[in-house]
Amino acid sequence: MSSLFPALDAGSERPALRFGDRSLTYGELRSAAAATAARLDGAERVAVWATPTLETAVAVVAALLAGVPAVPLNPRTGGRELTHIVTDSRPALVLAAPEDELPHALGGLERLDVTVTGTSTGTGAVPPGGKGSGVPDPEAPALVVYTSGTTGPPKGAVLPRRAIAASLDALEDAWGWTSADVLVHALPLFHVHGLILGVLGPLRRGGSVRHLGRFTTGGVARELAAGGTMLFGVPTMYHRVAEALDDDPQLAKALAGARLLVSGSAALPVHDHRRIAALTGRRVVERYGMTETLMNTSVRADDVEPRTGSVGVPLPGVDLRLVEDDGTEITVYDGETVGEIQVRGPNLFTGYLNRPDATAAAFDGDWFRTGDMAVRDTDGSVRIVGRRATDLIKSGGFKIGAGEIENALLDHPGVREAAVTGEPDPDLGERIVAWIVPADRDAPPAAEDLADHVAAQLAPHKRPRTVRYLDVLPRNDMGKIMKRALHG
Ligand code: MCA
Ligand code: AMP
Repeated sequence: MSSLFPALDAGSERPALRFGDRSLTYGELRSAAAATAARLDGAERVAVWATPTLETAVAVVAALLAGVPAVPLNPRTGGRELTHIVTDSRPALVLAAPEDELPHALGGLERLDVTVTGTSTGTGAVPPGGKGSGVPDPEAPALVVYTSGTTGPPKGAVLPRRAIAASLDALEDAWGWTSADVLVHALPLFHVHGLILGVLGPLRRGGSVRHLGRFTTGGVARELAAGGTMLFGVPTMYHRVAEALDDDPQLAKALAGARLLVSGSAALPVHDHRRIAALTGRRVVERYGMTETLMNTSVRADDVEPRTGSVGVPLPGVDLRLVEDDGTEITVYDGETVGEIQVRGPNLFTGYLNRPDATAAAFDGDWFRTGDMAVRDTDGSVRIVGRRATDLIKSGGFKIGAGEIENALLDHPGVREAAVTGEPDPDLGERIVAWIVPADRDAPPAAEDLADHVAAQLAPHKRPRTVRYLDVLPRNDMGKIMKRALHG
């Protein structure tokens, strides 16, 4: 397998990364990453304190150059979840920016400061990325990305170098993605979307990325107007763009000038699609992926048909099928028959870290069960209609398991019983709703208290946005909570 980043091997004065007012050329990135890579020698695995900064990008590139798998950590993760992740993945080191303060949960880990000087020696010896072998092994793990299931703590999806290369190259084809592209985004760097697509993607193409640090519609308008060619975002970001467009002609002009607007991580509502198209003349392109599979389908950039509500066709190299509940393959493309999406191809992960049981359960032979329900239109394009598990919530583009929030809520002294559901939300797609039976019905815990508790234990994006109090939870004869009855 050739290098993941040919443009980095060459080094050059072309811009590679820009975060705020700090930037690195390919030559500078090569020097900075090679210097960090040299200090990772022999490590089994490393964690990266994944703030939205230049240091995170350099740390991940360094780990990839050294052939050491990296575990990106959400810097807002609370104690319980962080402890789980580092206990499960056992990193030898945590890479962080010199000024970062690390929490107690990482106290036992050796720390390596990532320094970004912004100078290019031009000679930065780039290790081959094969852990001493000289030849990068395509099957070697590159990243371990934690993702939520319906119950229990998040699982670490082990992503090999092969999957990253295959998925990014398939997107090159679908989007006509080149070294001339300047990607603008504000996604977090501890998930596939922001890190693999949003940072490693431009670097593999030899293009550049401008990260906004945090999402604002003003930042999007500014960077697109100043040379950005592509925008990546989750539907919540496009919703906020759509809301702002009416009063912001600069934003409309900037979007109209972009080559490609891409949405993913959750379904973009048709209403927002239409509002953006009407006010900018541009159609947002949707692609569909998963942490475990990277990218599966996309609307092609050169598609002449409008594809509102569709996630497009399987990417090159990806096999995709729909199956009935009993596993029978659906072979009709009628836009009506709903089945679960299964995929196979070079884009897939190799398994969940330390979880052979969960890995085995996720596959049907060599087909990965996505849990997403869809139909195929007559031309073979895929339209997602829902999810198999109602206990998986997508809020702001983050996948969140109801079970992990319920467990955290049950730890609160004021809570006797808890159930968590997702409710439609115009901004977040779904918002997390906690249904609580208080320990003392005359003194129920405040909603804010419960939100803070979940944010501190797990992560702020997992906090309930609405809390409803009940005397009892509706249960069936088996004692199982009937969540569908809650909204009734
Ligand atoms: C609020 N905050 C709190 C609390 N309440 N902190 C502690 N305790 C609390 N009780 C903080 C937050 O941390 C945050 O800080 C700030 O207040 C605002 O938070 P919030 O209101 O939650 O932000 P939001 O409005 O909900 O954010 C919307 C968003 C976000 C920016 C769109 O949801 C987002 O970044 N989504 C991206 C998700 C994503 O990348 N998914 C990819 C995975 P501060 O503002 O300082 O941070 S899916 C994937 O990878 C697959 C492969 C795919 O297909 O893409
Ligand atoms: P995650 O496990 O966090 O990587 O989230 C993956 C899930 O996000 C998928 O299984 C889908 O349910 C959802 N998803 C990603 N992209 C899209 C999209 N374009 N439309 C609808 N759902 C999507």
